[in-house]
Amino acid sequence: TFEPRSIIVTGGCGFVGSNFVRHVVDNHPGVHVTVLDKLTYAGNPENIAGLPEDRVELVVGDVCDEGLLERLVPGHDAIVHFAAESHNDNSIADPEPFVRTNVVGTYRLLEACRRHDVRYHHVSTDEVYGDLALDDPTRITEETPYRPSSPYSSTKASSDMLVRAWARTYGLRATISNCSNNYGPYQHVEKFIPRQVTNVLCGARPKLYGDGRNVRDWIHAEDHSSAVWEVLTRGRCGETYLIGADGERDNLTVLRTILRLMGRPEDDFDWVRDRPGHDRRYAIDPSKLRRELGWKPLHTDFEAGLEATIAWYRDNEAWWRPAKEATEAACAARGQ
Ligand code: NAD
Ligand code: TDX
Repeated sequence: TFEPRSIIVTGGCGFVGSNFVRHVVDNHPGVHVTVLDKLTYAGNPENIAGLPEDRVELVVGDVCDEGLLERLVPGHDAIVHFAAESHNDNSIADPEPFVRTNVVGTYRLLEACRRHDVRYHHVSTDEVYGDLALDDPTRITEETPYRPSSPYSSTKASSDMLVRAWARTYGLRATISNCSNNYGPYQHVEKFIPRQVTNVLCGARPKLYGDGRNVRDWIHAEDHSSAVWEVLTRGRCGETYLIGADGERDNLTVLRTILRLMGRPEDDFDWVRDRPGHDRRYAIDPSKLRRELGWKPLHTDFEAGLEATIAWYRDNEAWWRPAKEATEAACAARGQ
């Protein structure tokens, strides 16, 4: 077992990263967290507000900044790398920041870890494996070949490849996890579930892309966090672990559940233009993680998790309201 005392969490002011920081503070009392975050449109310091100052420090900066990494990295036991440009639709409109942050940023972190012999964990996505047909009986495993579809997923795939090469060639102590679609509190309103929930809260109609039959494999962000901690501390270096919680559902079903839970008729939404290159289905086989590390999800009732998430957005309008108008304007500009 690897027992880090001091870790850097990149992207710790984003959705999944901030859930991970809270998870570490709540469950691993001896660990100090340095959050490195550029505070892009997706990063919000409120996501980690109220955590004890002697446990969590925020450093505002860019993972591409080599000089900053050279000052920051020494003295830390591990880097857990969440920072990324994360939204597929943005990557289609303007891929450049995705190449920079996701590919070059990962390269800079790997080099800093190599120079200072720091353990590295790389947070990635199931989207690197591309999509499955709706009727495909198989699921994605660690052996599935990479076949990314979007600018976003291709930059995540590129960064995963760099990690594998640094582990093999330089012997860097590195692991990779590829997780399915997360939901939960603090998710940006550009993403599917928060967008639809906040649309209903605003009195606007939800927007469903294409035919609505695309399948995503949903997992609560807290379960993603506990899995990343297990891989960081007990995973084998050089290995990849898939993270998923058997949560396959199509978008139409998720949307109808949201509408029902919010007291709206199940057909009270608009069909909008499909996403170009839209992946059909993701489905994760998480048996390696369960078998080797004994990990289990806690949030196994999706509808209960969704209900709690809806309640969070209802109670935290001040958190999401400032981003809502600009997000909807960007969607409207592309007919979505
Ligand atoms: P997010 O967009 O909510 O947060 C990204 C964070 O990274 C923000 O705080 C942002 O300010 C920061 N950031 C962006 N560019 C940066 C840079 N150059 N330097 C420093 N910080 C920078 O994203 P998320 O949904 O929380 O995803 C986090 C990670 O988890 C990503 O690597 C993503 O690929 C991965 N992931 C997410 C999901 C999901 O469903 N959300 C699923 C699987 C994997
Ligand atoms: O308004 C919408 N209507 C809609 O039908 C939006 C925003 C999305 N969708 C569809 C597209 C997808 O099939 O819902 C599904 C989920 O969309 P997103 O929330 O944009 O997520 P996705 O593209 O699946 O990617 C997410 O999961 C994997 C994260 O954004 C990635 O960072 C992560 O790697």
